[in-house]
This record gives sequence, structure tokens and C-alpha cells, in this order.
Amino acid sequence: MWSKTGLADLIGAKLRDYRFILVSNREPYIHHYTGKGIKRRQIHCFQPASGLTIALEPLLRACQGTWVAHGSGDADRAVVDAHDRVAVPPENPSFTLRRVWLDDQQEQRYYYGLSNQCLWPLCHIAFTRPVFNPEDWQSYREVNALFARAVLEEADGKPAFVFIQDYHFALLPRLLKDANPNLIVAQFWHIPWPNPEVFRGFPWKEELLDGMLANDLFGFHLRLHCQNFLETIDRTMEAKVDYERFEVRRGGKTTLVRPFPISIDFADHDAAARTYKTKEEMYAWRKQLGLTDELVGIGIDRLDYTKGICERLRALDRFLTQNPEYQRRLVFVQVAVPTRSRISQYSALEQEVTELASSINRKWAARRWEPIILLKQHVPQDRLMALHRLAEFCIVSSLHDGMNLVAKEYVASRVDEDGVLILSDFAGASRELTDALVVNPFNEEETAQAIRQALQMPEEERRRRMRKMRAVVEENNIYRWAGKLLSALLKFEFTAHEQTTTAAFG
Ligand code: GDG
Repeated sequence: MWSKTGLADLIGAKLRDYRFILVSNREPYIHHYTGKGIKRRQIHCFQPASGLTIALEPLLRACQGTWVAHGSGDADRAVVDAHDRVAVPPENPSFTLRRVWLDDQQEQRYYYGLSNQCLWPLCHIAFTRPVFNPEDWQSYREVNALFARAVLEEADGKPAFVFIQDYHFALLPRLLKDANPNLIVAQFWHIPWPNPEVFRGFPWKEELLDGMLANDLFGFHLRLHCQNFLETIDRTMEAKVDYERFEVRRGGKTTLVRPFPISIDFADHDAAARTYKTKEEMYAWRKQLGLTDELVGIGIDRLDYTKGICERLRALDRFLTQNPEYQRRLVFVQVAVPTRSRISQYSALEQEVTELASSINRKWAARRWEPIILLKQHVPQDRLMALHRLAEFCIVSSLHDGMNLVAKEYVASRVDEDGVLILSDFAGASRELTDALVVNPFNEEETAQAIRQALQMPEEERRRRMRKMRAVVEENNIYRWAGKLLSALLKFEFTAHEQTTTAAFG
């Protein structure tokens, strides 16, 4: 079983002479001014809701590395040193955060534009048209170069392992390797990779793929995404694609392409869910939501069109129509954290979800009961855990999702081994959590039936399924993800470049 110490041992043994540099767009800690007027000088540090940062923080703590990310908080500049660095987490500093500053236009074009209005919909194929804007592409190139400069400064010419996250930085590996071929560079793509037909339309595909192939190792969550990527390379450029070994050879360079299903810190999550604090929070939720003996279902998502929130609410409506005995008995709590609100599809979605929840509530409201409680706000982690514990079932109905950590968190919180997970077939998590009730989220009838099945499932079956899912998440935890990834890289380096890397890894 991989653990925090196992990973720390691996890093200590194999990477001890290496600087460990992680790159992501989103920072793991954001500093904000709080209060108004004179009191505005108080600074508050908070952790944003993001699967990526939640999954990677334990890794950074384990290897005490440097995390390079966009400084996005209004008080971020006030807390960094002369090199734009700050030690985090504030209460127990264990790694360095190096902030990169972007101006408004760069944020608009590179982040909202190319990354989230183009690559995000392109890779998810959730029927939202990608926007192909040359100015956004130009800005994407510019910002990748800005990050390259920051990473090279942090590496400072010393042996370093650079671990890049996600679709914001497809060009970064090439920029780094051109500047310093001795860097070991790996990248993990947290979202799906589409089939080659879909990717064909991307106007700057050669440059994007060239950037990605500068990596020594490229990771996706699923084997399917690796296969899609290999086929995309095969169809787009001159390269030798090895489908047996999952490798691409091009210009004398080999890039490994491998699946590494991401996960969470199960042990940590499990321990926190057992504390008295969680019990207190459960009580607080009941009080806040005015719950007495109702059955509770939950959904927890960023307010993103890939998460299938409307499909889920409509399935709930259908369920109430078909099962009138659950009227006035079932409450569905949907936490929907606003995200990327500057993008029109996201503000439109927020409106759609709000109106849909209200119209379903108007339709069914009876006495003081309404079936949907919509919370459009960020909820602290410990409170989310308590919400998991309150719920008879949790619905994850993503239309497409690289992995989906909410599904794994729900399972890890259920230390009582109860609760049912309804999970989209199109979330990567469904490949591992086969004891969930797996549904096609586009088929609202099927989801409605799964809600009924969840509520009527005998206790013995619920526990059997939950125990099996907990064992899967416990074993396939975040340390295993990181350990497997590092091991693949080390093994590859030893066999493919025996001499150079024996010297490098000592
Ligand atoms: C991308 C990929 C992949 C949500 N609301 C709150 C909150 N959250 C946390 C959840 C979870 C995370 O945000 C969401 O993670 P997901 O994995 O579900 O989704 P994305 O953000 O889209 O992440 C995804 C992931 O990267 C990792 O590779 O799994 O497929 O799309 O941890 O709990 N956290 C808090 N308050 C909230 O209100 N504190």
C-alpha cells in the first residue's frame, strides 16, 4: 500500500539531489484582503475548490518542493518575498509557492480564452463549441514563456524534476527542454483527450503537440485517453508511435505516454471523517438546512457544463413524478461553486441551474418542504465531509470527466460504510468504482431509476458495495498515483538513457 512515507522514501532515495518543481495554473493557496474600508488590510488565505490542487498538495508536502503558479489573489503580492515566493500552508509551512503574475489581458486570453473556451470544451466533447481565436493562442504562447522563465529561475541550472499540470501548459515542456535538456520533464493532463477526429479542427495542432512531445513522460487518467493521444500524434505528425509500449519517438527523443488514475489522500480523509468535529458539522448542517428525518441526496461540483448538473436535477424531477411516496421525504442538496464566471456559457449555466432548481421546487413545494436546496457557494472541506456523511446517496453525473474526485471523496468520508454512489459512466472514476450505480448521465430515466435503487437498496448490499469502493480508493490513493508516475519515469530513464541518468539519479 502506497503511503505518504513510502512516497517520501522514494523521493528521498531517487530524487534527493533534484529540485522538485511543480507547475500549475491554479495556485494551491490564494491570499485575499478581507473586510471593507480601513479593515480591508486584513489578509485571509484560502484553498480554492479544485480537484487538481487538492490532489497535488500532499505530494508537494512530501517532497518539500516548489510550486509555480499564477498569483491570482488581490493580496498575493503583499505576502511574497523579493523573488515572488511565499512559504505555505500558512499554519505549517512545508513547501514554497512561487507566483507568476499575469496582466488582465493575459488572464482573459490565455486562461479564459485558449485554455477554457478552446481546449476545455475540445477535450471534453460535451457539446459546447470551442472558440478558436488567434489572439488567445498568441497569449497562450506568451504565458507559457513567462512560466518557462520562472521555472528555469527556480531550477537555477541545478538538476531538477519539473512536473507540469494540465492543458494550460502544452508548450512549456518544449521551452524548458530547449533551454536546458538536462531537466527531467513530465506532464499530467487532468482532463480527457478527445479522439483524433475531434482534435483535427484545432488550428495550431502541430505546435501544441510538438510542445507536449518534449516531455519525458506524459500522463492521462485513462488508457483510453492515452490511445486517443497516440492516434492523434499518428495522424498529425511525422513520429514513430509504438502502440505496444505506449511510446512516441520523434527526432531521437522518446516520450512515454501512460495512464495514472489520480486519487485523494484516503488515510487523511478517512481520519478527518472520524473526528468529533465532523459529527458537530453534521449537526450544524441539519440545523442550517432545517432537516429533521428527511432522506438526503447530494451533488457537489464546480458550476461547470461538463458536470451534468441540469441533467441530474431533471432526473430528480422525474424520480419524484414516478415515485410520489418520496415527495416531502427527500431533499437533494446541490453545492454548485461558481467558476469561470467571466465566460458566457458559465454565467448562462448558473442562471439555467438556478431557474431549473426554482421551477422544480415550485412544482413540488408542499408545506415547508422543497426538494432541492441549491447552495451556490464555496463550502469548507470539513463541512463537505459532514455533508457526505449525511447523505443516503451522492450523484456524480458528469457528461465527461477526466476522473472526478468528488466520487472518491464521498467514498472516503463514509467511515460508517454506508451510502450509495450514483456515478456517470463518462467520469474516469467509473473505471475503478465499479460498485457504484453507474449511469449514462444523458439518460435521465436511467438516473431516476438509480435514485430509486439507491433509496431502496438493502443495507447489506449498500455496505458490501461501499466497503469494496473504500478498499479501491484506499489502495489507489494519491501517493500510489505519484509513486507510479515517478517510478515509470525513473525506470524509463534508467533503461533508455542508462549512462546519462545513472549519473543524474546517482
Ligand atoms: C479536474 C478534472 C479530475 C468542489 N466544491 C467545493 C470543493 N470542491 C472540490 C471537490 C473536489 C474538487 O473540488 C473537484 O474535483 P473534480 O475532480 O470533481 O473536478 P475538477 O475541478 O473539474 O478537476 C477532473 C481533477 O482535475 C483531478 O485530476 O478529477 O476530472 O476535471 O476535490 O471536493 N471543495 C471545497 N468547497 C467546495 O464548495 N472545499
